[in-house]
Amino acid sequence: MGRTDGSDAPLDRVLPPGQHWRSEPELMHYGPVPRVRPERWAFTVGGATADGVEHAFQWTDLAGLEVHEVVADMHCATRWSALDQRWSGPRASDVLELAPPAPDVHQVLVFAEFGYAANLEVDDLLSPRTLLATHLDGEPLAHERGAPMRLIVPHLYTWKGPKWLRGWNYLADGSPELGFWEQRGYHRHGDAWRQERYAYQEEGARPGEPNN
Ligand SMILES: Nc1nc2c(c(=O)[nH]1)N[C@H]1C(S)=C(S)[C@@H](COP(=O)(O)O)O[C@H]1N2
Ligand SMILES: [Mo]
Repeated sequence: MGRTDGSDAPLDRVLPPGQHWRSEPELMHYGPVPRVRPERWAFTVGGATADGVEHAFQWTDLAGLEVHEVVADMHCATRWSALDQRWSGPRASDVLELAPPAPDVHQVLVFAEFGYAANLEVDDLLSPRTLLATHLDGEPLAHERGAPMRLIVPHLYTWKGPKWLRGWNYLADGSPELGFWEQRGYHRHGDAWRQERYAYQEEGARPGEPNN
C-alpha cells in the first residue's frame, strides 16, 4: 500500500496537525534574492542585551564557531512539510552566549536583508537544534535558499526561519515590535506541533479576531 498524497514520505513519519507532505520544499520568500559578499556582511545582536550595547560579528567570527548538523523537516504555514533537510552551521545558542540578553528578556526579533523579520522566544534560540545554517546537504547555501546564513528552528513554522539572516534584537516583554508575518496576523510563537498559526490563537487574544 502506498501513500495517497503523491509524496514519497515514509508512512510512519509524523506530521504536525494540518500539514501534508511535499516531496521537495517549495521555494518561498517575499521580495528579491539578495547576493551578499561575505567581506561586507555583518551580523548584529542588539536591543536589550545584557551589557546594553550592540554586538557586531563579521563572517570570520561566526565561521570560527563549532559546526553542528541538524536533520529536520520543514513545516510551512501554508500547510506543506518537507522531509529531512540536512542543515549545518553554528548553533544560535553559541552566538547568544557571546551576546546574551538582559536577565528579564524572553523575546527576540530576528531579522534578514530587506526588512524581513520574525518574532521568536529566547528559548527557541537556545534549543540545541536551532542553527545558523550556512550549508544544506554539505554544500554552501544557494542564494535563493538563504546564502550565506539562514535560521533553522525545526519545531516552528518555517516563516520563523529567515533566509539571509543578519541578526536579532532582544525585546522587552510586551514590546509591540512585530515581524513580517506577525504584522499580518500570524502567531508570535508559531509552534508547528501546537498548530500556532494565527495571532487570534495567542493567549489573551479574543477568539476569531486579530489581536493587533
Ligand atoms: N528572508 C526571508 N526568509 C524567509 C521567507 C521570506 O519571505 N524572507 N519566507 C519564509 C517561509 S514562509 C518559508 S516557507 C521558507 C521557505 O524556504 P525555502 O525557500 O528554502 O523552501 O523561508 C522562510 N524564510
Ligand atoms: Mo512558509
